[in-house]
Amino acid sequence: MKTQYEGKITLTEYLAPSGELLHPLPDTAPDRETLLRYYEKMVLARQFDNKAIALQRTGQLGTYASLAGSEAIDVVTALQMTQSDVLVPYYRNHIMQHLRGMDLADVLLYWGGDERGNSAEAQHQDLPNCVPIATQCLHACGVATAIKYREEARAVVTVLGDGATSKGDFLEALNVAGIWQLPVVFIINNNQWAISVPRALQTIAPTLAQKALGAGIRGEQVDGNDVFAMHERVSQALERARSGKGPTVIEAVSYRLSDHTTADDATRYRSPDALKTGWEREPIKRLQTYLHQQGAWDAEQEQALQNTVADAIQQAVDRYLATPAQPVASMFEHLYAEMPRSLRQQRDIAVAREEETS
Ligand SMILES: Cc1ncc(C[n+]2csc(CCOP(=O)(O)OP(=O)(O)O)c2C)c(N)n1
Ligand SMILES: [Mg+2]
Repeated sequence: MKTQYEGKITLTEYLAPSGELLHPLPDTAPDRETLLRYYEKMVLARQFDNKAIALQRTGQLGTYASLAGSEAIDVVTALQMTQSDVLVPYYRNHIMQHLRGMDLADVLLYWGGDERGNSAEAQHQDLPNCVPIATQCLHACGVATAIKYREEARAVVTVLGDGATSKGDFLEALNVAGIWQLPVVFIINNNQWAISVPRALQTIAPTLAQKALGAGIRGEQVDGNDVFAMHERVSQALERARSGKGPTVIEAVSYRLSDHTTADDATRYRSPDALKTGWEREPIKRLQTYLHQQGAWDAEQEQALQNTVADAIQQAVDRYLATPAQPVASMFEHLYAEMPRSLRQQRDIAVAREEETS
């Protein structure tokens, strides 16, 4: 018997949860300025997240999907992308959208139930938020096909959850990305949960990254709480995509520090111990400890940053809250060239109610 194929999945990690380096950094490691930028934006992500949850709890925002735990994945990936690359996001990538140009007020507008936030001009060629699980992977392949056809040196990045890797859409996307050698980078945000379904019940495969191997494409694991590991692996995957070397799957191993969304209560299915371990491994504290040990960060700088970020977020919140609501009839627009009679009736009833209550 001959061995026809043997697969291997590597895990890249540099920074331990304690903030110590596990092994020496490569020459390509981010410099101090880049690290501080990562840190600043991760703090922004965390504060934004807390604010959005507070807005939802006080009736000023709709259901919101927290990004807590994925700050390193999202910030490093977004800051490694160039403006001409394309982001095909899912519903936790608020800070990626912002780092690529979207006003946080528009992000809030969308989560406040106003579709205008989802069509912000500052999104440029990035795709809008995608809620149907894993479908964004196929959209990403569509965009990547256009880029390849035009022979442009651009990468497409799409992000999906661990649960999404069980969907046919993901597997179909991998297959076409492989056979057409598309310039796409799939980032799996493995936060260990798909609502209440734990990673262990999702698949018997020891890694999610190995699903790439079946499609003949490169797959690897990265510590998703480690900015050094994310920086190295994402920049290589982007470069491969831009230079015509094909797709990559990066399984960024992390932990969901929040409920699934504000409509969920994870205390009903998750042990406090598991969450505690998640917090011990979280990405922001880890980088802060490292920077502090390097003499690159102190308590005064921390306070100044927290204040600046809080002001910026409050200004975005003010802009969001000051945005006049759309008339109720707007939710019936853009659906049909010619609206069916039943919808026209519903619209007329809604408009009449709006007039009664205003
Ligand atoms: C096609 C489809 N089926 C079901 C849902 C309901 N749903 C919303 S989030 C979710 C779990 C997704 O888990 P995962 O892919 O791990 O992403 P995470 O939310 O953990 O980031 C499900 C099943 C959906 N949005 N779309
Ligand atoms: Mg998940």
